[in-house]
Order: sequence, then C-alpha cells, then structure tokens
Amino acid sequence: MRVGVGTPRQTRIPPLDLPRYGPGRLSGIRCIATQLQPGEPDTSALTAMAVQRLDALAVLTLTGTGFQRRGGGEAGYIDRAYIAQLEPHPTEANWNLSPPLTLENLTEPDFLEGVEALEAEWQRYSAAREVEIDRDRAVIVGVQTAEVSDVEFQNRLDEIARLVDTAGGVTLQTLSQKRQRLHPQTVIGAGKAEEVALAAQTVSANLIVFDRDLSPAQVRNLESRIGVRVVDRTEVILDIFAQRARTGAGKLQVELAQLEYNLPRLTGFGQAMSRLGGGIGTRGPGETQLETERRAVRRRINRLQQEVDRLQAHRSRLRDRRVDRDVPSIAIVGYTNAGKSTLLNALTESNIYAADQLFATLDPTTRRLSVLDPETEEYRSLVLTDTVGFIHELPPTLMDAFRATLEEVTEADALLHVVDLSHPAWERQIQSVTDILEEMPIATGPVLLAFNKIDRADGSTLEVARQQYPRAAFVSATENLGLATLRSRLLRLVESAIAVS
Ligand SMILES: Nc1nc2c(ncn2[C@@H]2O[C@H](COP(=O)(O)OP(=O)(O)OP(=O)(O)O)[C@@H](O)[C@H]2O)c(=O)[nH]1
Ligand SMILES: [Mg+2]
Repeated sequence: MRVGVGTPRQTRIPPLDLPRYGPGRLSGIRCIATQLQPGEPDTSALTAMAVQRLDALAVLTLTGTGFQRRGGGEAGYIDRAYIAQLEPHPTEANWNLSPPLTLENLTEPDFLEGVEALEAEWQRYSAAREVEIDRDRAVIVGVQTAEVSDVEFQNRLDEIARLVDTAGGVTLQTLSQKRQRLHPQTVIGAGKAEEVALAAQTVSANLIVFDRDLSPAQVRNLESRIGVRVVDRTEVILDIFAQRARTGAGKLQVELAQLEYNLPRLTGFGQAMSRLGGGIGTRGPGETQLETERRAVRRRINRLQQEVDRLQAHRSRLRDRRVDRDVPSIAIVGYTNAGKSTLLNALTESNIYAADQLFATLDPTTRRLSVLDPETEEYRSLVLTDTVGFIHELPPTLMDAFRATLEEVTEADALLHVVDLSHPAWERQIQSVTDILEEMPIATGPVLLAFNKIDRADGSTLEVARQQYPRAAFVSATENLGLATLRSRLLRLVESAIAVS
C-alpha cells in the first residue's frame, strides 16, 4: 500500500491514517524495511513499529560480501532478517524481536495465524487493564519553557496530577520536556510525541493530559500523532466543576463554561477519535452537520447567558436586602483547598462541606457571625460568604460563566484571603489569587490575609511569612488556633471598609 524512503520516523503513518486503529487492535499493516547496516534493527524502527501497531515488521539487513557489482567492486547482500512484533503485555517490553533469520526462515511461519493470536492476546491485555483500573488511565505531559523554574514546574506537575485525581482519573505516568519555545503545531517535539504514544501503549492509557492549555488545532495534531484522546488543563478543571455542580445555579454556570470552551472545538473531528474506542467526549458530528450543530450551541449559549444574568440580578436583590439591614459582609477568597470552608465552619460553627479535594466548594454559602466588640461590649453581626476557590491561570471561560458567583466577591465590603501556609507553593498561590482579583471587573474592598494550617507549616516558613506579612492573621481552622484574634480583626476590617465608603 505504500513505499516510504527516509528514516523510520519520517516514513511512518500517523495512527489516525491507519486502516485499523483502536484499543487492542493491530493496524493490519505489515512493513518490510531495509537497513543498510549490519546488526540488529535500530530502535527507532522498532519504536515506529510499536507506535503504528504494525502486524509485523520485517527488517532486512545488508552485510558481508556477496556478488560482484556490474561495474566491479563488491556489494553487500541481504544477510540477516529480523521480525519484530508488538509484545502483547507491554509493561514488560514494547516489542519482541526474533533472532536473526535467513530469508528461507523468514518465509516459513504462518503470518496470518501468528498475527491473529497476537491481536487476541493484546486485546485480552487491554481489556484486563480496563477492568483492573476502571477510571480514566492518564499519562500527564508537562512542558517546561525557559521562564519556568524547576520548582515551579514541579508544582505545576503536582497540581495537574491532583486535578486528574480529583476528576476521577489515575495518573499512570508523567513525561516532561524542556523547550525554549513551544512547538506551534504540537507543543512538544515529534520525538517526544512518539515517546508519549509509546508510553501510552505501555501503560495502556486512554487519556493524555497536558499541564497547560492547548489550541483546538494542537489537540487535533497531537491526537493524530499519539492516537489517544488528548485533553488540556482547562478541560480537566471543567470536568471537575461539572462533577461538583449540585445546585441549579452551579450546573447552569458549568454548562455555560463547557459550551463556550467547546464551541471553537466543534470540528467534526470527534468522529475520527471515536474509532479509538468511544466514550464521553469522543463522539462528534460529521462535517455537514457541523454548521447546524454550531448554531444550536450558540443559541444554547445565548440562553444560558441570559439565565446567568437573571441569576446575577437575583443574587444582587438578596444582597440589597442584606444591605438594608446594615450588616457588613466579608467574602472568603483563596486558592482551592486553602481551608476556606473549614475556616468558615470554625468561625461560625457551621457544617458546610469541606474536604481535601480541589474545588470542593462551587456554590457560595453565606453564614452570619456575631462578634463581641471589646470597646462597646456589644455584639456585632457580620456575614461571611464562602465561595469557589481559585487556581493558577483560572480558565477565562470559567471566570465568565461564574460571574454571578464571583460577584459575591466584588460586592462584599471586604475580603478575607485565606492561604494554606503548609503548601510548598503558598507564595505562588497568593500571587495567583491576587492576579485573579485584579482581573475582576469591579475593584474589591480591603483585604485581610489569613495564613491557615499553621499547625502543619514548619517553623521557618512561619517565620518567613510573619516577617513578610506582619499585618496578616495566623490561624489553624482545624486546631482552633488564632480564631478569637481573627474574629476581632474581621470586625476592624469591615469598620475600616465602611469608613472608607
Ligand atoms: N492541618 C490542617 N488542615 C486543614 C486546616 N484547615 C483546613 N484543613 C484541611 O484542608 C482541606 C481543605 O479544606 P477546605 O475547607 O475544603 O478548603 P477550601 O479552601 O474550602 O477548598 P475548595 O472549596 O476546594 O476550594 C480539608 O481536608 C481540611 O480538613 C488547618 O488549619 N490545618
Ligand atoms: Mg470550600
């Protein structure tokens, strides 16, 4: 069907152009390659064989002295042949290589039978892996560009692994690459893409997760090279939000964010990927249906936008009623998993959901807090609102869709910014939260920084934070440390806010 001249990588067929491709399937192609050197086949040929899932690769090597060339001088002749095939249990090795064969040996075995047996074995193996791990089996790919330090890169990889786990997947392997700049078409280089494809085969992964955002075209190019579904960071975050959304408002905002994310990605390409075994997000319309589909999505987005507007108006009426009663409000903000909900529970003796998960909270919850004012010896009321956590590079579609929720933050009289001091990247997290607050359309009130989880932070970190942020509060929500001080600091915070406004 094809003659290729070049290196194994140059001549290989991308997975999605193969006649047969899918979990547990061989491609239906047998390849004969010549290698103009003696010795065993080059690994690049074997890698290409494995990535293309060839039925078999026969490598003919030229050696020795055989016959005379017409113009004189000796020429090599086909001396040894090798047969390489996929290893059906790829955790042990990706391929099996025969001992050197003569050309007579090479034609002896019954190929069809051997290939069928191999495919059956391979299929059994991938089916077994699916049963063994009944969650998405992910390979994480990280790309470290020049401006990202090693420590920060590691933090990003840890965070994406955490996100995959929260979304319900298992990370089977992590691969990374350092690059001066991203490859415009595929982010990673061609060699790395091959390595990812091979790794995906080895661990029997059904999902490749990138630690960054990808353009729709990059996703397409990567999928066609790797042959496994590729998702970017935003898609993982959206997936978590979709799983977490409980209330009508939450579901509405998540659906809007997902549609806005998907609109530019509606290309009909899903059909090609659905050959890889189907599943959620893999089915797509054909090109002809595409325009109709796009129009329908745009209509739905418009409708959801209107509903979010209504939600925004409703929330604002609720807040107005509260303002009438002259109760100052504080919104709790911070990086996801900082302990915002736990702190609100501890301060107000409530019982809202808090867990060691990213984005445990999606919908805002408001609780009243009474604080004894030491000067007047009177109780004063405040309302505290806990809301969705932030993350580094919060996807813009989410920012837009969650405007009704985020407005709780901009409309509050003051903010309590909670930081997890036991997290190695706490400084970076403060920066991310500050960046997001700055992007908000309306300026926020005064901010009190509260370092949480001081029971778990080490002494030197605590020292650094105290020096750098002398005006911050230091608390532990679970161990009840510093909460009395925090309560009176909150009172003073809203007093200053109201004095200003
Ligand atoms: N050791 C320790 N753990 C804490 C403290 N405060 C909260 N945690 C734990 O941190 C985890 C996250 O707490 P949450 O209150 O859900 O965090 P959150 O900021 O609301 O997170 P999201 O809603 O997911 O954005 C939970 O497992 C808490 O038990 C603390 O002071 N010390
Ligand atoms: Mg929470």
